[in-house]
Parts: sequence; C-alpha cells; structure tokens
Amino acid sequence: MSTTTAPAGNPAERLARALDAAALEARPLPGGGSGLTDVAEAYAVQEALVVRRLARGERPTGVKLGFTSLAKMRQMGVADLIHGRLTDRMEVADGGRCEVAGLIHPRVEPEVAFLLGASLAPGGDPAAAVAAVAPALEVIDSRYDGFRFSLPEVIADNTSAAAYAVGPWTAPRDLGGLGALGNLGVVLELDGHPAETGSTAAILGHPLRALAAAARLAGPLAAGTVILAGAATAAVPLPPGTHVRATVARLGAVSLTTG
Ligand code: OOG
Repeated sequence: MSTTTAPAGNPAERLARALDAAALEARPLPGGGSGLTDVAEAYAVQEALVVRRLARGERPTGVKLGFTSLAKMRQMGVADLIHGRLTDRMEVADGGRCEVAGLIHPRVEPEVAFLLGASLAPGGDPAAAVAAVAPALEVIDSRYDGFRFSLPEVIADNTSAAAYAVGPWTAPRDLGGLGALGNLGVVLELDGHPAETGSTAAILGHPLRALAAAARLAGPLAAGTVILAGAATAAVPLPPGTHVRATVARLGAVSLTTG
C-alpha cells in the first residue's frame, strides 16, 4: 500500500501559510523556531503572505516602515530598517472602531503618514512626490509568541502589521514645506492619559528619510500610495474598549476605539 503526503510546497510558502493561519486563528507561532536566517528569503515569505491576503480580495494601499526609531529598535532588540505591506482590510477610519478581539497581543504606535501625489522611484526626491501628510496610528500584532522574533522572522510576518488609521491630511504648502516635519511633538494617549510622548525627529532624524527608505527598499511607489514612516515612540499594549489618540503638533490628531 502506498502512502500519500500533502504537497509540501516550497519553504517560503509553508511559512507564509503558517503565519497566515496564526493571524486568522489568533494562535501565535513560536518565535525563533522558523529556521529563517536570510533577509531576502524573509521578504519572499512576506510576499507569499501578502499574495494570500490579496487572493482573499484585499487591495494594497501602502507600505509601512519598521524600526525607524531608536525607541522601537531598543524595545524589540533589533537594529535594521524593515518594510511591510498595508491593505484596505487593515484600514480603520479616523475615529472608528478597531476590532482587537481577534488579534493575539495588539500594541499601538503613533506615526506620521505620507500620501504620494506622484510616483516615487528608488533614489527619487521624496519631498517632490508628497501630496499630503497626516498623523497616524498603527496597530501591530506579532504572529510570534510574546512578540519575540529574529529580524528575518518579523520581516516574514509582514512586520507585525495588523491595522492602521490616518488622521486629516495636510498639504506640504500649508506647513510652509516638509522641512517642518523634522521636529514636531508627538503624544500617544490611551483613554485620555498620555502613554508615550516623543518627536517626529525620532523617525530617522526626519520622517522624509523614512519615505526615501521606503522608496529604496520597496519602490517604485505609485501615486496614491500611503506610507507609514514608523513609530516615533515605543509601542504600548492595546486592550479592548480603549480610546486611543495620537496627536502630532501642527498635523492634528487621529483616534480609534478598540472593540
Ligand atoms: C515590528 C513592527 C515595527 C515600527 O514602527 O517600528 C514597527 C514590531 O515591533 O513588532 O512597525
């Protein structure tokens, strides 16, 4: 009698499938157990993971950067820029409700978002491509147990992306140019209490550098793409029933409530 085994698939697809199932079932994988050591392979897993989401009808909306601030690098014990993909399924309206019950161990971070008005090629002028900037909230949810992972593992896991909300857009001319973004105060509040404070300067010294990095690492980026520049502060745990607000000086505030 012969035995049949399910087609194994290539290793990238196998890990992508496991990460996808972990997210869908809110059941974390053990971190450090994937055997993944190569960054290029890790991005191949991320790609396979995103392809699975797109096959379910999700639409790409943008790109996110991770570990653009020292606060985040220190918090997570890693020291390299990473990038992930955003989809419409992750979008939460400003002031809207974000369901966290189906997540594993959500955390929230205050960010700056860019909206591209023109395409941006690797090495292109990021400021010239920006149509607008906004305060943003990113909800991250590692699919690894205890938020413990290696750099390739977090890349494979689409850089922990789970949800995001973008506040009101401001055109660069209304700020007197994007130079103003270099040092704006940032406050993250949970239920009206400040949880983290910082500055946009924490994002690679200037958030425009994160946009240049996004183009270099994930470009070319099309007009209409949203780019999350990375957290300005450490991330904080996000329980259900919480009102979260991020305020960026001169850009205003963005909020969501968790369900
Ligand atoms: C990875 C995501 C990091 C940021 O803004 O630095 C990130 C993680 O901390 O799980 O999104």
